[in-house]
Amino acid sequence: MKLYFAPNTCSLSPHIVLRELGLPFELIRVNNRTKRSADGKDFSHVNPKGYVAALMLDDEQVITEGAAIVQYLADLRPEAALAPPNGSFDRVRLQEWLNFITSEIHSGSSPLFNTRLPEEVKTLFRDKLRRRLDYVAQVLDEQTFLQGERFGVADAYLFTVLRWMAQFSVDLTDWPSLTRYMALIAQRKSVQTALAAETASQEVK
Ligand SMILES: N[C@@H](CCC(=O)N[C@@H](CS)C(=O)NCC(=O)O)C(=O)O
Repeated sequence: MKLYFAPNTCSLSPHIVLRELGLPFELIRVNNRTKRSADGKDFSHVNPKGYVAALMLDDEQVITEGAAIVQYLADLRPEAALAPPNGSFDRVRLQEWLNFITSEIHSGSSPLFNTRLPEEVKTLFRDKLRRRLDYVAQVLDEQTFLQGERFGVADAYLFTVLRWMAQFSVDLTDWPSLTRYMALIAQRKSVQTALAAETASQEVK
């Protein structure tokens, strides 16, 4: 398998999951500006939507959309229990979290990366994001991870998007449970190895 990624983006989530599961994979960096990838490809041919993450399977089928990729990966090693079994009600709860993270937090953050957006517009998006974080923090006041006491794929995704918050002046220390959650996940070997590998990867022109 090949994971097409760009450092500090949402592709960190499937990257963490691959390392949690101990699956063999090749990490291929993408230049999101030029759309060239480290294996010499035009990345737009790998993912015509033009964005990371993309997971290329050994038969060259490509899976895109982080929420789909992490579930596919977790199902390859069900014994690791990074996702509840397909068809279970807990799996529906997982999908509920993944959809919330992708639509409310990940997409909700996108306008804040936009340098051309006026500050007053950004304030509206920031306030909405803060309301979403209020909800997540409330849940994490009561439990260690999003689905209870066990780390799972939704946590890999939430950790990934919450790492961006400082860049848009959303200070996670305003929510003690989010601060605790981030510190706990940052200690995982999978996270540290993934971050180190991304930092060490060669930039693609
Ligand atoms: N809906 C996609 C969004 C992926 C996405 O936003 N990727 C960003 C990085 S976090 C990207 O590669 N953007 C570059 C671009 O759109 O050109 C998902 O959830 O996987």
